Amino acid sequence: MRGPPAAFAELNDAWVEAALPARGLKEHRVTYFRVRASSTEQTRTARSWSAGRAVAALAGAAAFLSAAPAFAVVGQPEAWEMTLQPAGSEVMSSIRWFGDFTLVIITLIVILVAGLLAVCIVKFNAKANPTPARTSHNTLIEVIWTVGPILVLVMIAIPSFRLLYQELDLPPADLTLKVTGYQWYWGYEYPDQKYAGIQFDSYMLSDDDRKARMAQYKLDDTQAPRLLTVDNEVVVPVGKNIRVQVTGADVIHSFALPAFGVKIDAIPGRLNETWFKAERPGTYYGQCSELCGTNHAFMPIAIRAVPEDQFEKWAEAAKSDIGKANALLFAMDNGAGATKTVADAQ
Ligand SMILES: [Cu+2]
Repeated sequence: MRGPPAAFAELNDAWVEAALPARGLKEHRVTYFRVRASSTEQTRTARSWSAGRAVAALAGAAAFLSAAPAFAVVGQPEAWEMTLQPAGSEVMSSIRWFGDFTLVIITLIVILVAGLLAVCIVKFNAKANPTPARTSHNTLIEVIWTVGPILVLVMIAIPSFRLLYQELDLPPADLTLKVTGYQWYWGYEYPDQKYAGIQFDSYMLSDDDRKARMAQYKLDDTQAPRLLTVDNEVVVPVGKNIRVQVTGADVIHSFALPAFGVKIDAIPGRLNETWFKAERPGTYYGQCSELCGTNHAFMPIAIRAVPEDQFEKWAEAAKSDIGKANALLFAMDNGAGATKTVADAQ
């Protein structure tokens, strides 16, 4: 039973073996990106692939009826997810609402057009209707099919502009975070005077390092997701407005975090700005979303939202030693970052 996920993992392995040393990367970097799935993991994925396909249609219908599963891990992707990730910020709640709203409109339009088409096929085919009418104008119908679409577009435009405004109009910031995209990792700085000195790079954890962390802090797969867990997470206070300034150091990257509804290009020589407010504690994961070279897929983003007092303790320690700060945070938080809660912020 061989499905695409297993095949992909093999391809991935082959690529890691062949491509990285050929590109002259140092051995320790090579191990950094050695991201093998264990064979049991591969079998499990392969099995759920074919079983999953069978229920995919059913799940699609279910997703149609209820926008989100009853229980969801917030801030990271799940297997066979059919809709957007559950919201972790107000902006994402609005994005999800807008997506559902336009889905309703487009569904009604599809039903209407398909219905009209069916009527034409049944009632007006050459057999059922041998002598066609010669009508070429009908003012009422023409007005309806002009005004109707205009009204639909206005109905979509108003909430769409409101959403754009919400995304682009930065509220007064409680904390500023500067993000720099590198080939292939992220660099973070906290430029506020109060947090001067906090500056670190963030690399994806290799499978071995990830397993070690899971063992050390007794974490499960959702608390240290494969290909998303990093060595140094961004730590922010929960419920505060975070201004994010994004730039690139070499090529264009894109800072994207689905649960916050954030996706903004990291362009060399330019400072882009966006914002988010984490609504509840947890670790939220994202990825670079602009093809930026061979390891584009292996530069994840991890943002841990913690209560303010924990954040202040972390920040104080992070000014001098980021490793120590992380150990402190993990001790306070038991390393359990993932929020396993009902996704109630839809
Ligand atoms: Cu990138």
